[in-house]
Amino acid sequence: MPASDPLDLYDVRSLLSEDEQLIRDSVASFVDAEVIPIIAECFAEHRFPVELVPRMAELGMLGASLKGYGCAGLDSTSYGLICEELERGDSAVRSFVSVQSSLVMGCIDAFGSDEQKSRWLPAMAKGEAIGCFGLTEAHGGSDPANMKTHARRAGDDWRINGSKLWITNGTLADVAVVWAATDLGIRGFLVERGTRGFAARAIPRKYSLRVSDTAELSFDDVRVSDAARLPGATDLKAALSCLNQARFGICWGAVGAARACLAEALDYTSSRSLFGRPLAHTQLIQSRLANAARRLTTAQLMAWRLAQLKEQGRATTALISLAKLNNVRTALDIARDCRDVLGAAGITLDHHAIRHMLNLETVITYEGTESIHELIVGRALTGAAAY
Ligand code: TGC
Ligand code: FAD
Repeated sequence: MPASDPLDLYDVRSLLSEDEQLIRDSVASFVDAEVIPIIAECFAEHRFPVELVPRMAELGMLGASLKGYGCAGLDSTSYGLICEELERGDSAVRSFVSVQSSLVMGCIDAFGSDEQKSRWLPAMAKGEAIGCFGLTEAHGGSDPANMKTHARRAGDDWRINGSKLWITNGTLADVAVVWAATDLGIRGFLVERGTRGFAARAIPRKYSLRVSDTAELSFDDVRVSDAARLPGATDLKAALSCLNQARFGICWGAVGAARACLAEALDYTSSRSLFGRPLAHTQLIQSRLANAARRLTTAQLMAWRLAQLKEQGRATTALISLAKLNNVRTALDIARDCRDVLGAAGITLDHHAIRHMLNLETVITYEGTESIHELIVGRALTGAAAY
């Protein structure tokens, strides 16, 4: 102790293949050179840096797990590493990629028609088209089965009415995956920007995930043809299954945010002197740093093992929930503690901890709240659904 990398004490890097290490390093370089220098300003300005999208596409990050359509066809660990490095920069940058790749491209790939796939997937992989995923509604995101947005047949077409809230990439999106109740059950539709009756409005005054574009979508008698319906999506399970890949990415992403905070705290406490010695040489600070390292190491190993299980087809919804629950809670606790270790300096955007801490308040809420993941794990343990 310490191992060569104090942020990777159990040497998870050595568990990675050469290709995985290369992917990690290239995303890390992108984050260091192009994300971190601008991210505090973007956070202050409440602005998503769209100028990064072509670079993310060029580096193969959009739809990275998919095969064909210009996508890289990477394994689960590689996708996780992309998420980890992006979230080391900012949760919103990882979120952009999660939604584009897992929730929209993944959904079209799994449930779309051949025409829908060839129309959207190559353009989305190149970053020429952006997507959003509209599941949550204002009256309760945890219970999407109770959705009020509906689609009714109108001859050969469908008429969609209702609204969706808290939708990432909402105002940027060229296409929205929209989940709606029909007489036959819940179905998914692709609604294009500019379709009459469809509007996206940015949600202002967020103090978390400020770099992300979060919107309300409204559908006022929006008419789409049956060709806009996702033919393979025949119930809510289709929508929920898309969440698994996004939640998996968050399990890794949270590790990146935690690493950024611990790195900063190690640096700060070694250079700040109080009572005649560096803060890092005091017992209480060391106890806090050690606890952060303990929690980070647990989260790293959990993410890595989850990827192995996923590759073997054994990553069930409950196992993904267990890791999302653990890793986001871990990252949030580390970010809060690191913010405090920085004292007053920790409350400004000159340091990373407060931005990560605020962002993680969203990450612990979206893609299933902490309580919902506890309840999913609880059901797996007991056989009784308590939500
Ligand atoms: P339940 O009986 O549990 O489920 C009904 C059927 O669906 C199956 N199922 C799943 N299948 C695949 N993947 C999943 N994750 C699944 N979750 C459930 C389940 O096995 C069952 O199948 P069957 O064959 O037995 O009928 O009842 P429910 O439908 O009421 O589900 C309950 C609950 C709480 C688990 C579910 O509603 C839930 O997960 N709620 C949380 C909602 C949520 O996470 N929303 C996320 C919106 S998207 C977002 O936040 C994007 S953030 C941006 C970013 O990702 O960066
Ligand atoms: P609610 O469901 O109202 O929950 C409120 C509280 O009640 C929570 O603490 C919850 O844990 C608790 N609770 C709920 N049910 C139970 C129960 N049975 N027992 C005990 N406690 C319970 N959604 C999308 O569809 N697409 C997106 O792209 C997207 N992006 C998002 C971006 C941001 C920045 C945010 C903040 C949210 C986003 N969401 C998105 C929505 C997100 O998925 C929901 O916020 C989340 O599912 C929780 O729903 P809710 O906010 O309505 O909270």
